[in-house]
Amino acid sequence: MDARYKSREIERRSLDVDGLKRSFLEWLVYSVGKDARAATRRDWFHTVALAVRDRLVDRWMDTTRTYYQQDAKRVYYLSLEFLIGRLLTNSLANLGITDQCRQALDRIGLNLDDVVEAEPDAALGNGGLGRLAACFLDSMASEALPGYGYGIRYEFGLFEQRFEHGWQVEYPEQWLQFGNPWEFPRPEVLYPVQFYGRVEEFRDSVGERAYRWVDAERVLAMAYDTPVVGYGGDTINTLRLWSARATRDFNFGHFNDGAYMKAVEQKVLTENLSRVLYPNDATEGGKELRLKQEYFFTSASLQDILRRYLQHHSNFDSLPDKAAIQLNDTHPAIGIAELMRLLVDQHGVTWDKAWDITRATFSYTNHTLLPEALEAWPVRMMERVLPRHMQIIYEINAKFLNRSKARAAGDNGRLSRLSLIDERGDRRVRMGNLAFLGSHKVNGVSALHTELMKQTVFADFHAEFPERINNKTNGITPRRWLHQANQPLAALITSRIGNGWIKDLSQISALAEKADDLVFREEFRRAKRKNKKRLAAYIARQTGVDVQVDSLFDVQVKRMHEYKRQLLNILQAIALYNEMRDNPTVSWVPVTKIFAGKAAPSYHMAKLIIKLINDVAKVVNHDPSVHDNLKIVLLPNYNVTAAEIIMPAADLSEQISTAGMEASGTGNMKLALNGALTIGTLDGANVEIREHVGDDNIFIFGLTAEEVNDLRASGGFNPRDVIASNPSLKRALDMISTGVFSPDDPHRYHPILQALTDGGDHFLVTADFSDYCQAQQAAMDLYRDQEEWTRKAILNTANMGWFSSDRTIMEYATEIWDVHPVKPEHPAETET
Ligand code: CJB
Repeated sequence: MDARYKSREIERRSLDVDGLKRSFLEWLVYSVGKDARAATRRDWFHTVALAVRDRLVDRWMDTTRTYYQQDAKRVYYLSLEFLIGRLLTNSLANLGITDQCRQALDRIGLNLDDVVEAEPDAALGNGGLGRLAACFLDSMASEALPGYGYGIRYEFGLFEQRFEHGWQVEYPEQWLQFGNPWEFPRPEVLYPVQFYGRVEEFRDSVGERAYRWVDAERVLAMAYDTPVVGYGGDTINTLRLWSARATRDFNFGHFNDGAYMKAVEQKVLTENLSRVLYPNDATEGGKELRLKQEYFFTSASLQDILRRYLQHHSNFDSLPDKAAIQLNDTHPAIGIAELMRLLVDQHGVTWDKAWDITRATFSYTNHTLLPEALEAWPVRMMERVLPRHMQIIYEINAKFLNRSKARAAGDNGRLSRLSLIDERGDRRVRMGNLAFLGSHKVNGVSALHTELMKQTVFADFHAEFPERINNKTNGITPRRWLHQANQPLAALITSRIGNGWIKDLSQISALAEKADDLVFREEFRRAKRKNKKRLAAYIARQTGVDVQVDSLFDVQVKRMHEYKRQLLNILQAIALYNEMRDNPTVSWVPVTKIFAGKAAPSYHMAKLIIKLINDVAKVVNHDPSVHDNLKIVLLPNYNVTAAEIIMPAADLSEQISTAGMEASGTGNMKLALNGALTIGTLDGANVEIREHVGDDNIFIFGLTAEEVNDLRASGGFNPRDVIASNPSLKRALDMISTGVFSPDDPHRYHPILQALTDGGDHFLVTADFSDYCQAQQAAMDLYRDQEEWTRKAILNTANMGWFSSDRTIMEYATEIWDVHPVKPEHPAETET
């Protein structure tokens, strides 16, 4: 081998400062095509990312090869969303070369923190569900589990949110605009995916009735692979995202007709399929493009999974022993009909056998009980877009209902509730029922949510299959959410208990005994203060508002949704504002209310609440009579990168959803792990957080899920009475209704006031208001006693070990997937 080439090969693996520096300089010139004088910050980001990528490719190949050689059982996580955020800090930290990289850049006269800032945030998801998928990827790789993520390579991630005159305005999020150094395009990994057409019946070679899908339109799915680095860099898994490509033969037909423009237009239309992520949460049901996206990535993923399986096997009998497919919500649930189609129509497997294989292979996670979020596709659309799948769904349904008939005797509603088809109104396919029926395990994402699944949406299915529903309480990766995002606290923890917690978060419990150590408390506070200073600077840059670093940072960051009750929070802020104005001589605990979150573009009420928060902020922040004791900020464009700055800086974590409505929450875990005290309802994972951190170290308020249920059922709740009996609530609402915060348009908030009164206050904002204010008061009182507050904050951090996504993922691995860790063999490194 050419000596120079060989030395470059070695260089590419070198993890020391000199080797990194030489790589950077070489990459800048030969791959980015700039010299150091002309290079921009973005050029340096690409340079560093490419050089770091070099250092993981060998291990990535080794990991994939080991899985292949051992024919290991793999788990496939199918998700329409992966909210991964930036990858540079993550890759450096997981490879353990952050310091070396920083020094290498220093020697070139650059700062790693600046370089990091040039990376766009990969926002291929809406919120919790997509971020959970990203945490799971990190945990699978860190636990050496053979796990693949499958999804869509959206060209535009979730929209960028800006505020114009206080209103949310959406802009396209062009994360790929300057290229993506982490991905490897695989133009040879290409699968056809069909839509429309019709089904033809025929007799197969042994005279049996069979079906084929003909006259369909064809799109190609092309793979892009991103390496997923586990902690320590030993296991490097793959996230495979699909991009739509027009087929060539399709275009040539048009060229022959001379209709060049038509061909090009058709190509553009076809490729629109993977163009943009749907902002969910709104009533977007029935959008054909969304159904096509779901089928597109699911079909391509299943074809890829079967191809991999067939490298070692000649029939499908052991598919469930070699592949576990996890459906992240119902978005990929069409995969159940698709696997049936692939097995029966394309590979000649008998129906019954194919059904056994399908059920043993799939499992399904439910993430919400909100009826409007449960997918149900119009039968007529499904018949048109996926005619063969519709037939298969009918067949699955007929066989199932036939079997269930006996058990349903005497209960007429039962069969219609179990049916895969909702026959009320325009007929719809219930994707939740399909996912349930086609899976061997179905899980909820917190203990309470799983119980409610059994009692509500899946009550009939639970009676039919009592073993199927199980709980897997969500978790978060401690690598991104503590080790990387909160370096001051991470360093402090490591200085006391070593760094084992990064890989095994249960070790963090050793901090509990330090809660009474005054020196440790002081250092804990110092770390928090450093993070608060960083956030304060970020707030000033983003909003122009100066906040007091020593004020209580009260944080509510999450999607804007009525059930999450940002409205309750801003109403309490108004009440507090009034109290402060009424009592100017009292020494108030200074409070900074920090909000961030996007609203779905078509969700008018959520957007109106955004405007309200901004309007209230404007009045409060400019009112000298509160002496800077209260500031309100709504940070624009909440995303993973912003969360990494906010989570470490919070004192108080707002988890105030109407009980029974938040499936789990994961921001609650990130905040508590970073030492924030929770103020929350007994909803989602808050219930379990309370169990772990202890009743004394959390502020719980409000109606329980059961009480909410009873209250709604009895119809005995009159919000007007509640408002009339609570002067501070009444005053806050009166101020809104008389235009104190919207003098330019006094009626602006009429829809909100209407929903709280005549609308019946579905989310029970008024019902929980008084209890919430008391809990807020308790938090403010406690904050005066910094020693006591810090003690509780430390106990929060110390008791959050169980909420690591490593724990969650190992539960999935052992209780659902039967997938085991596989240690990659690294031959290149053992060679001399
Ligand atoms: N969730 O983010 C979404 N999108 C949905 O469409 C449905 C649910 C959230 O999933 C998270 C992860 O399980 C949960 O923590 C959260 O409560 C839920 O709203």
